[in-house]
Amino acid sequence: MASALKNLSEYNSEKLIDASGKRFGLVVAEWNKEITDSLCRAAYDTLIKHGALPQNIHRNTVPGSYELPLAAQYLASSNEIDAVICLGVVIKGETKHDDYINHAVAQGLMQVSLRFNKPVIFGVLTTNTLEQAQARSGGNYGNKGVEAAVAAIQMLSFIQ
Ligand code: RBF
Repeated sequence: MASALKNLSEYNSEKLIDASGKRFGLVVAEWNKEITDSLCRAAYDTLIKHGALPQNIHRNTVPGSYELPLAAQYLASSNEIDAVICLGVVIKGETKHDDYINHAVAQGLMQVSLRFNKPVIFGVLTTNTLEQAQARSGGNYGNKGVEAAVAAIQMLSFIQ
């Protein structure tokens, strides 16, 4: 398992540009809220750590991960936003809902990113269990919110 080898909070901070001039949209799904709150905190703190100004980080919520692409599209279409970070947690259940949601979100976010030529980050945990999600939102495998924020800064550096 790839993620078993990777701590999502570990990265080389020397390689990141200063994000002080950049404007970020954060979109957070409310399903599994305890976990998405933790992803959001970690993403926010990471952006701040790398220079982003609080007034340049725009936090928004959506009901569930399925709604992330539309919210991302609104934000990405704005001249006031340089990168969008989408955070959610989809946990496998008795039905195939997770498959449908995950594919739709991944495709949707990619489309928005390519349409607006901006980083739109897939910060969605797609796990089999709640425990796996906890391990990746501040547990043994770090926090995907950190990874998502770092990915956004890296892509802004590429574009710059
Ligand atoms: N949204 C999530 O973000 N994570 C989930 O694990 C999740 N599970 C769902 C399971 C079912 C059976 C359904 C119907 C919806 C689920 N949703 C989940 C909500 C979904 O992303 C969306 O908000 C709603 O379907 C409304 O469009």
